[in-house]
Amino acid sequence: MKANKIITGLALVGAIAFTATGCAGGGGGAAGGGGDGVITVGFAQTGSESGWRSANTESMKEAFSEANGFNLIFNAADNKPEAQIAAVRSFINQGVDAIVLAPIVTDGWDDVLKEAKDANIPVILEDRTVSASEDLYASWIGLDFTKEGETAGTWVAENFGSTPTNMVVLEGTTGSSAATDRASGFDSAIEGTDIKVLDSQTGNFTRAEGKTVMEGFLQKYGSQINLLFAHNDDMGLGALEAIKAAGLTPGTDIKIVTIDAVKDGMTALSKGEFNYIVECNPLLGEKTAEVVKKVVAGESVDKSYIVEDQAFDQEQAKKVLDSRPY
Ligand code: GZL
Repeated sequence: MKANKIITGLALVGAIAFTATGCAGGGGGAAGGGGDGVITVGFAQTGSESGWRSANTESMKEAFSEANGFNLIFNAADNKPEAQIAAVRSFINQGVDAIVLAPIVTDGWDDVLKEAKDANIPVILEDRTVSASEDLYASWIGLDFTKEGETAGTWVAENFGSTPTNMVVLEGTTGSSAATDRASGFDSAIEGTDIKVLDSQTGNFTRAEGKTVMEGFLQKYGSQINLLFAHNDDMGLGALEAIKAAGLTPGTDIKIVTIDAVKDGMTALSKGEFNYIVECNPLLGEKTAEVVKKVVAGESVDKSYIVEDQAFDQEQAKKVLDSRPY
């Protein structure tokens, strides 16, 4: 989606700049939600697969509080797409005023989103995106994953691209827009460099799977590996354990680049175990709640609000670590 203006909004912690695009009609829902003005929202979260997800859930629960005029029905789908679709269908059957969805994967949403539309229940996406038609959701609040991948790839190309460098990749959840778009952004940035991909497998955004897959890479390629690109901090942190267990020094023997910038990742970066992190801000609750209120009230909202990200090297991480909001 092309951005057509930048909105800078002050969030509860720090300033978060938003890029807004397009203009969508209001959700056409009952003004102000239920008769008592309380807005009942069904929130279908992916699960609790990573530190990023925990911070995102906390941000959403804080924003969709009773004090803010909401009755929140929360469901975490344990990273299972079919369970998440069932959760959305359950929200429709409960007759909620609005549904917020953080879709695990991009495809497979057309039918249940059509059911929500037919039930006149607006759906607002947060975090990842879906391939379903844009008229099946009112708005999306998220991040530019392609740009995150490009930023990581550009740093790798600038620092390692001019000498033969063997890289392994820990991919995010297969079929998720975060993994797909980060990979395409990263790959475009390293095109034409001397970076060679030895292997690339999903670690499903979790520490445990990141560790297991990295153990396999080390068994297969050993000291040939010069560089690891992990689609999120948690898989990189799992890989750290495998690298240390193999008697290698992370950040030195194997350089590590990740995406998210959660506290544990920034701690590893400040200690020299990671080399570069691109931020992916999880604090989307306040903006999402603001958009839900407008949609339920029948006001027009933009089709997308994209949070601006930043990136950190080891020196920058040392400076900001103590002030990080998540
Ligand atoms: C990104 C988000 C990804 C994070 C992971 O917005 O969807 O999912 O990068 C999380 O840590 O599991």
